[in-house]
Amino acid sequence: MTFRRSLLAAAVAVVALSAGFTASAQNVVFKASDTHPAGYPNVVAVESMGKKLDAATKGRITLKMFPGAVLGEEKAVVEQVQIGAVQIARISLGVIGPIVPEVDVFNMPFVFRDIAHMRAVIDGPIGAELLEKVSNSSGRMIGLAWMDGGARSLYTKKKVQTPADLKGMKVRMMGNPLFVDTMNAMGGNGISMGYGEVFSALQTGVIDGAENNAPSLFTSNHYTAGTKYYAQTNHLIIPEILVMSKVTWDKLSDADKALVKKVSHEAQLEQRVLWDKSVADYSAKLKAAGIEFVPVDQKLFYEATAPVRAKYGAKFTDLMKRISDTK
Ligand code: GTR
Repeated sequence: MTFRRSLLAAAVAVVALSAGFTASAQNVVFKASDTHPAGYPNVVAVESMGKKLDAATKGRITLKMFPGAVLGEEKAVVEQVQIGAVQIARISLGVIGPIVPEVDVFNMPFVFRDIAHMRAVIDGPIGAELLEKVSNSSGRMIGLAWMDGGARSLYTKKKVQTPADLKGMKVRMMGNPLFVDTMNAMGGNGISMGYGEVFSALQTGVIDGAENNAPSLFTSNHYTAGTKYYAQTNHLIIPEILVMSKVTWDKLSDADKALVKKVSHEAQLEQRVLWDKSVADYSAKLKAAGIEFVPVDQKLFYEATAPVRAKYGAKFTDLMKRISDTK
């Protein structure tokens, strides 16, 4: 009896202790994910956002960054965000398209004239509207801010200068049918594949090339897997997105939501400065490593991809006009 009673007392104490712990522990740690390694512009900008959250809330809200895809590839991370296992993720908008089709307007080939045009769009009303669309979709995540993913160009084992040169080449694209169609229209065979599989697929000859911006081409080491040529097609200018799990967002007070939004927007602007520097640095490193930057007539690739814009852009006619009218 006594033994039982003391057991009960101990159990009550544990419950009380843990209840007390939960009640007093208002501290929140946001687990953040990025596929890129430590030091990459997006990673640095999100870490600095975490420091601001920490300072503004006196340690009540902190952020722990998990870079280098340690929490998984982007598709898997999105799923974790949706269930609230990961609170913040910086991901390519490419993988959001299949979940929130409205964002595919930004995922279309040559929808932006250049980087400056893309920035003007994401900084303006259209950028704000698309973040809202993500937040109000059934995707169970909140669009916090945009980041710069530069322009994507083709890196291949054989030199490519025209769409005809891509004939018979298998080129890795991100997981979104729109991108496979884009590569097929550009003259090659688009193969959908996760970022983490590209290196060995290049090495084993499963693919003949892929496409990305210079910082990703360098930090992924793909340039060491036989792709000597970097054709400057700039066919996709895809903004990247910073999202928060809706599960997490719904638990925040209005003041905390406003704070998260504010520091996210600051991260958008900070990343951009770091980004420009990293494009210059990594392009120089790629050139020093013997990668040939091949100039191409972009118009040929623009024209080749017209059917993709016609197919996917049909439901975005007004939006595409507003994008093209943005100065
Ligand atoms: C990078 C982008 C990543 C990832 C990767 C890919 O440019 O920053 O988010 O999407 O491309 O090709 O999968």
